[in-house]
Amino acid sequence: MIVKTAEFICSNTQISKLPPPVKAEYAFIGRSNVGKSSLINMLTAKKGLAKTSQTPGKTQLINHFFINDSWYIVDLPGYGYARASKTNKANWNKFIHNYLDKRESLQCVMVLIDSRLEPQKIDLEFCNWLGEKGLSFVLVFTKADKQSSVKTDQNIAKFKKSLTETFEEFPQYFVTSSELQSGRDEILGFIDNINKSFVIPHFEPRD
Ligand SMILES: Nc1nc2c(ncn2[C@@H]2O[C@H](COP(=O)(O)OP(=O)(O)O)[C@@H](O)[C@H]2O)c(=O)[nH]1
Ligand SMILES: [Mg+2]
Repeated sequence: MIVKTAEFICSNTQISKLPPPVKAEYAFIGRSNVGKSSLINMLTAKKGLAKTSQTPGKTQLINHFFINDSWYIVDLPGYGYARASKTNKANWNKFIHNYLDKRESLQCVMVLIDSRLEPQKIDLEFCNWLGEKGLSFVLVFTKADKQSSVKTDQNIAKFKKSLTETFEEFPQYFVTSSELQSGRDEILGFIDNINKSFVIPHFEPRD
């Protein structure tokens, strides 16, 4: 897929104000600082589209970016921000779970995992939650340029081992580096494929 246009549409704090669910939509999510904004900028080839390295854990916004006038990238707030209060974390859970669970046009959740790290409990728990809800997701291992490919593969293997304690099959995954622009064609190709069979879902009109 060639990305011709990528346009910021809106930031929302309320699920009820999201754009109508009539376009295929892909949600990007992961721990704060995992490289989500960098990845979105890399995929769209627009440097400042999603802002990188903002103070994490502050904003709880669902950002919609419209790609090629046909589908959405959705930038979700990062989870696992160490210094967030308990109330903030609980609010995050409610807000994001609500969006993920209810969004009719959501095609796939792109779960970003830092490829430098051993499996993190919070990532595994989030994947398990997605599995319980029957939501389709793929894993995107980020920052692969930061270590050798051997190390990256080892961490992926460990993640696989941990996840297959609860999942029968390991989900599809991508290895990326926003620095080196790697993994871009693979992710865009994956999205393009799903877009081809997208049909507008049934949804309750809002007033
Ligand atoms: N070397 C390297 N650094 C990255 C990569 N992706 C993100 N970063 C850096 O990691 C930090 C957090 O990235 P950001 O995209 O803001 O993460 P977010 O909080 O998940 O949106 C920034 O300093 C980025 O420059 C990558 O693929 N390679
Ligand atoms: Mg960010």
